[in-house]
Amino acid sequence: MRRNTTLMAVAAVALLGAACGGKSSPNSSPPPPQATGGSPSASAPCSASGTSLSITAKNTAFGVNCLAAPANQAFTIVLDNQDSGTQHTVSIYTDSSGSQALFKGDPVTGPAMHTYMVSALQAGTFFFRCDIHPTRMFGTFVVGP
Ligand SMILES: [Cu+2]
Repeated sequence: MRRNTTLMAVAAVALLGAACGGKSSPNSSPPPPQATGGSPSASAPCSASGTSLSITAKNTAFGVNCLAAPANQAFTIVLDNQDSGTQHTVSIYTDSSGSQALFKGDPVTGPAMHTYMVSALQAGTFFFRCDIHPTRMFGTFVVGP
């Protein structure tokens, strides 16, 4: 009996050690985009061409990592969700923290196309993501000039 409890204690310690050690390694997945830095004019990764935007979602990934819209004009985003039975959204946030939404898109279950109507935004470099898969589907959202 005493021997058993000792063994269990050892096993518990070993499990704890394994849990702690294993936690740091698989964390090497996608780093957040470098949307920080206070100079949006420096080098925008994409620029606006009209008020009709479109993006595909396939295999839980967006087809582009940058979207752009003109400043101070309402625009549309067509989401082409090609993932059968999977929900995706397009939402726009002030930055990659996702704490302040400029636009929240409703979930769309694929396969389906959905057109989001987005109100005019001021110029700036923002962030978009799928709210269902925020760590796998995101990118830079450029507005303006
Ligand atoms: Cu998604």
